[in-house]
Amino acid sequence: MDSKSPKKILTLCIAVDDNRVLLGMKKRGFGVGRWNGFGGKLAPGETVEQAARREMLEEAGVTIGKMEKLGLIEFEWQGNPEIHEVHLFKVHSFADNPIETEEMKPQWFGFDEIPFHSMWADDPLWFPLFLDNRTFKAYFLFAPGDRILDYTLTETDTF
Ligand code: 6U4
Repeated sequence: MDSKSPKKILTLCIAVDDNRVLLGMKKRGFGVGRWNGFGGKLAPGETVEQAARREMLEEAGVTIGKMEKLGLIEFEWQGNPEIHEVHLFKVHSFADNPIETEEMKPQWFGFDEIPFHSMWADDPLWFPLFLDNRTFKAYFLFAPGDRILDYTLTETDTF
């Protein structure tokens, strides 16, 4: 990893409710056709938390109440200098029922029926930590075609 790599900061919010997680089928853009959390790039002047709340409202019609940051994940794609720094939040409380939007089709999944075969390849590696409320930092290097070439995943107390 080059310390001068351009970095894009993004948010990723996954709501939990009893033994279920809320995912969305991405209908357009980056990651289309996969189940994912809700989130996106920071708008100018926004904090990470503000962006997380805005994206969840825009993409699922959900107003976040309590949330906590559980992960900081860096993604790199082979041959591309850009790094995506994704801030992962667990959403514990929210108002409104999720609704389908132009970008996402929301659906609840039981902890034992998470559709990993239709998710980003890194998700199965960190999801157990996420479900267990453990905080972690991770780095994934992808080859074209969504294959993980290299990764690190470490539990941490600080971000
Ligand atoms: P626009 O097109 O401006 O609305 P925006 O919603 O700002 O885009 P988008 O849709 O590109 O951003 O966000 C991508 C989302 O996918 C973010 O929530 C982060 C998440 N994400 C990106 N790479 C991921 C990966 N490898 N694994 C994962 N989530 C990833 O689990």
